[in-house]
Amino acid sequence: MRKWPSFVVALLVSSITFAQNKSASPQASLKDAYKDCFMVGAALNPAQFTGEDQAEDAIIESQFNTISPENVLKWAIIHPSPDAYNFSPADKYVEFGEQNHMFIIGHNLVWHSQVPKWVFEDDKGNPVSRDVLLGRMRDHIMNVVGRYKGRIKGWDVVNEALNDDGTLRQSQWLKIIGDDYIEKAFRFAHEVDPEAQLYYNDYSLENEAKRRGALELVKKLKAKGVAITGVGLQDHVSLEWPTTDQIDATITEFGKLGVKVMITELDVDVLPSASHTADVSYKAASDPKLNPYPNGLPDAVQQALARRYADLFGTYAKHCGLVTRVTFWGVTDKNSWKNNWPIPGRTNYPLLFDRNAKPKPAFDAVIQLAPKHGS
Ligand code: 9MR
Repeated sequence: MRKWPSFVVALLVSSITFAQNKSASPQASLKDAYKDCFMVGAALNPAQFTGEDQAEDAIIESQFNTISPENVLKWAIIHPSPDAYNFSPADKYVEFGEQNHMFIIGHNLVWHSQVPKWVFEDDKGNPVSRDVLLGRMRDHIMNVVGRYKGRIKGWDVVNEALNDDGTLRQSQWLKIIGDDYIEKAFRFAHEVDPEAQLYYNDYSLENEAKRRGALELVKKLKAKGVAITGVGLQDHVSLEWPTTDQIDATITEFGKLGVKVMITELDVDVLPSASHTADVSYKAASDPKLNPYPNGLPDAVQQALARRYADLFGTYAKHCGLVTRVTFWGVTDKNSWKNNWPIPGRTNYPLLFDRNAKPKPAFDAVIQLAPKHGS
């Protein structure tokens, strides 16, 4: 592991105050600040990659060198019925990334969520056989990965296959195909684009039991010669969970298996009662007490968010080279999924740019913590 003396010093003083008026240079950019360490990116929605949202586009173009699609490559959107592919939004996403010379990520190929029912059923509504489902999975991967071959450079091949206790989630994929569905998905993706990086992506991998399950999964895949490049830690985190020690240990342990680690969906929830999960099916009831900052974030919380982001980037930067990418799940607080999950209609503040597309103290904290080039 490389040593960064200036960064170590910065870590020691990570409890300093990131005052609102002590801004980083207006030219400061995340992608340049961390260029010796890892790529920095964001998940995009159509308003951004079609040019409708110019304020956000200015941020994306100046700050990021990699992009992920928040939704347009999910099965339900790109392949809504057996013979119909809806490639147009994904085509625009990929074109936007190419125009801006970005490392383009595909998210995702095989997931339990956002998959239409027809995928798992025959025309009478009965479950299909293992062979039929494997055939559908293969066709989907051939068509989607094949269309963007050489352009989308890294794929979340399998997303969220594990339960919190580290066992395999009882998804339709598992029930119908069996536990080799994960291996098959990677093999199909590798067959169609042997140059593409292929990832397993999940949330809460910092928790011991789930992490053990993921480590076992990666070990098994590697033992079978499956081309897995990396593991995505989603990192939908809160101000307290997980600890930086948990994150540090998780990155180290995956690194020991010879896979790269990416932080793929980073955001920090500052609201109360957020669950330590990113399971899209989890929902909680609306309650004004659980939406305490509808008109702005109090300074103390703003400072806590800045410190948390500094601690997170300090931990990621300890693993320069092993961690190859850090991607935020969104660009500004305005459009973050965290405003509507797990409770709809709250005002959350999870990202580095505020609702007016202005950098927050957390942005300055992350820039100030970056390893100095050449040190
Ligand atoms: O941010 C995404 C949101 O807009 C979608 O409604 C939701 C369901 O498709 O998915 C969200 O993104 C999820 C990602 O694809 C996988 N990890 C958890 C993310 C947040 O739920």
